[in-house]
Amino acid sequence: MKIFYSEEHRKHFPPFEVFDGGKRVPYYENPERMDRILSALKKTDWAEFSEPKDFGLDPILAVHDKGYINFLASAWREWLASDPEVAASPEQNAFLPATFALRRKTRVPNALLGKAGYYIMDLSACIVEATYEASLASVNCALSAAEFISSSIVNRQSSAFALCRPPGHHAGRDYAGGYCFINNASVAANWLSSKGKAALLDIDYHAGNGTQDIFYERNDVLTLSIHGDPDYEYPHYIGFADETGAGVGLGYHKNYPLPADTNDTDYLSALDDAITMIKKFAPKYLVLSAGMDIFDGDPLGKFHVTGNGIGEIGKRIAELNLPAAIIMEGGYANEALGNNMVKLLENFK
Ligand code: SP5
Ligand code: ZN
Repeated sequence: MKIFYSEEHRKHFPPFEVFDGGKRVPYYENPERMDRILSALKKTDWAEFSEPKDFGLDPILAVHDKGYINFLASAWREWLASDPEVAASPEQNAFLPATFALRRKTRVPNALLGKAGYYIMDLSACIVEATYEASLASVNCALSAAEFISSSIVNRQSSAFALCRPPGHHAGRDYAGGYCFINNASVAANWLSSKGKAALLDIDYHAGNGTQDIFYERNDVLTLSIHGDPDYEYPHYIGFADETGAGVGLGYHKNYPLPADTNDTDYLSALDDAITMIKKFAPKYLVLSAGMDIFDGDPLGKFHVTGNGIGEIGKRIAELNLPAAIIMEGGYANEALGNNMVKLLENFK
């Protein structure tokens, strides 16, 4: 299986995030996650690594707001220039807003901190010097996987894995959140949709709010997300069962909010329903937002999906027999992350 990976992600490593209740904790979405997956993949005999190709900004701007992308590109430099204390020790700092544009229907402010509150959803999307560069390399991995599967008549295999870091599914058209800046899976699905209908299935433990927002009023990309019920879990305000799309997109989004303590059996029955929906939609391509935080014991999750459960999830999705671009999202139980990813992917090789 083709695996698209870039070392650029290492440069995005904020020294902290602000966690529940305002505590500063070490950044959960850390580079070690990639090391664990890489070393597990290198032990298999089917992983073929490639550098991503540079697709430029056009496919990103087809999904994201230009003002938002410009903000990401320059925020750190402007922050550094505005604060001598930060400039004296940049590696101990991360850029975050302290005010938020709550239920905004307002103009984009001029001030850097005003923009940050406007474009950032929470205190885990910390910006450091190379956040933008790492995000570009990450989305280029997703686009490279999309390109590969769309030329799979030429290529022998029909699936590819994008080892994306930072992840993407919490980022919307004009906002960052939940460790995500550019919505890798959405950019890939949108890129594929010009070649044929795409279904985007999100199995990360957290509701894919960014993806939901981006495709909510479209009927050419079916979006489905299986996750911890937002009634108790992040992102709290979106991902409920009654959100099913709007306008021509009505009926083309589905959420599966599941209770805390969901086990393999309960998870798989939600997955079976999602698979039935995908079959009915009859897409040409599948994009899979693959977060491994559904795993039992993930520090950010409350499900009890086992390693074997993850293998079975992969098997059932692979049986759809669609060209699949598999996009890395979350997963924070680092010791188990490599093994879990291999269990998922080996069904697609
Ligand atoms: C890509 C992705 O998985 N992003 C997730 C971002 C979640 N950030 C908020 C986490 C709040 C978790 N609270 C858990 C408390 C466990 N002690
Ligand atoms: Zn997650």
